[in-house]
Amino acid sequence: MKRAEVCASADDAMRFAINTHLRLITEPANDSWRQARKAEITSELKPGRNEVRVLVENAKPGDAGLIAKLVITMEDGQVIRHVTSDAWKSTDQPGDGWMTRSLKTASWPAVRVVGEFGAKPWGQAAVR
Ligand SMILES: [Ca+2]
Repeated sequence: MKRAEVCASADDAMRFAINTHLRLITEPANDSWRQARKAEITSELKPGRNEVRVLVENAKPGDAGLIAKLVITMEDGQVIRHVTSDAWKSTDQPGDGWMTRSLKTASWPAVRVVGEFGAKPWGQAAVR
């Protein structure tokens, strides 16, 4: 692998971890979801299975969501993209150690997909 990065935005705030490394943090103030965040995760990825865990907080009643894209460029130039989809699972009981403890996700429901990037009510967040 040559390079890997993540780009993500959460309504209203997130803690985004790759293999127990916290790589993106946003706070709920001032509609921070309007600015998607980007981070390099090359050194956090490993061959084989990798774990992406995101703690998302909806700071007030209303819309909530997460959108993310992982882009992995291999040494031969091949590009692999993973985006948030109904293949992702969720729980409303993250509990202590959500980032590091062993999780049994088999019974967790799939996330609900609201739409493609740009869907209402968010529109297209700018990348920072
Ligand atoms: Ca919200």
